[in-house]
Amino acid sequence: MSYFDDTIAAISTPSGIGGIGIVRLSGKNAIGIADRIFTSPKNRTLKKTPSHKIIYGHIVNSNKEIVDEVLISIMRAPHTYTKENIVEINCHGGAVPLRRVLELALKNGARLARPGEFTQRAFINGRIDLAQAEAVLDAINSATEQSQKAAMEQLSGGLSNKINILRNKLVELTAFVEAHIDFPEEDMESPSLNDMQKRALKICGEITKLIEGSRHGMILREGLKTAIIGRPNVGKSSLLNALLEHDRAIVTELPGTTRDVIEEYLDLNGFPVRIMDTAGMREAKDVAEKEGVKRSLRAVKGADLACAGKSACLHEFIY
Ligand SMILES: Nc1nc2c(ncn2[C@@H]2O[C@H](COP(=O)(O)OP(=O)(O)OP(=O)(O)O)[C@@H](O)[C@H]2O)c(=O)[nH]1
Ligand SMILES: [Mg+2]
Repeated sequence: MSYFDDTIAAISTPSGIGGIGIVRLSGKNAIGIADRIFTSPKNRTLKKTPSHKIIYGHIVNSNKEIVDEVLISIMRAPHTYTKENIVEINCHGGAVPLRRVLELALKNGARLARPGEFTQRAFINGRIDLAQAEAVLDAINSATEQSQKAAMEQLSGGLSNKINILRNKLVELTAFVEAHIDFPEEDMESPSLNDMQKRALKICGEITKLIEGSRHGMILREGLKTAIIGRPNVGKSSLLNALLEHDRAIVTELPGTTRDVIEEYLDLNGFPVRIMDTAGMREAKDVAEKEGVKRSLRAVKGADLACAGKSACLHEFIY
């Protein structure tokens, strides 16, 4: 069952030029609206097309002029991403055909979807839970293979299952505790208070483990923040350039070359790393260098990992 009365539509593929672009509609009237702007050479209608089938035809305007040649996927509720009727119109992937097809859908009764509204409907209609909704975004934004794998694990219910198991254990425990309070005299077949305390502690331990694991997930999502730090002229910028395999930072033989923190994204065998080159640590010679050293210290404090040379002598600066 859907909680929404209106039908939403949006271009679901990124802007720019590609072979194919998709206009997606979701809602009660998705199929009816699409039928109003669609013709098939064999006079087929979307209404009569079975669910999860693709049909070939054209999108036409009110004068019956062809706007685009398309393939349309029909997916009927409730077995869809949003649990509503979904129509996906595979158009040619340029900005103009997509915009024209979308405009026709809007003119014929659809409302422009807000960002993330398809996923919001999937959540509100009970197709996915909150952890899975977050995972959709993570999967889309994942920058490395490892991040994408973690997002898919969460999307397929890995995290949700763990949370549900813990929740059920807590509900059961609460029931035992309440029974003990309500009927203290009765000889019930429930665990002793001592036993319940042990169970509660075990659940606490499992929750703590889950929270600790979330840090790993955050690193996979955002990258391990790694600062390269050390005295001036020890080769920090050279190391950054070598890791990135291009001349990103200026390298000279003069100590104090780097002033700003330079942050770049690195894919280390599928593991995301946000690597930062910093100004060399020393008693600064001028205002700009002083600011550079200040920024280096800030970068170190905000980093998950500091990559320092033996002679970094950070304690002189940090402590
Ligand atoms: N011999 C040798 N020289 C290196 C090596 N790495 C860097 N250099 C040289 O050391 C000098 C300083 O290198 P940078 O990478 O600019 O050093 P840095 O630590 O970023 O210096 P600052 O930005 O001033 O803090 C340059 O002349 C580099 O060519 C190395 O592994 N061996
Ligand atoms: Mg440098």
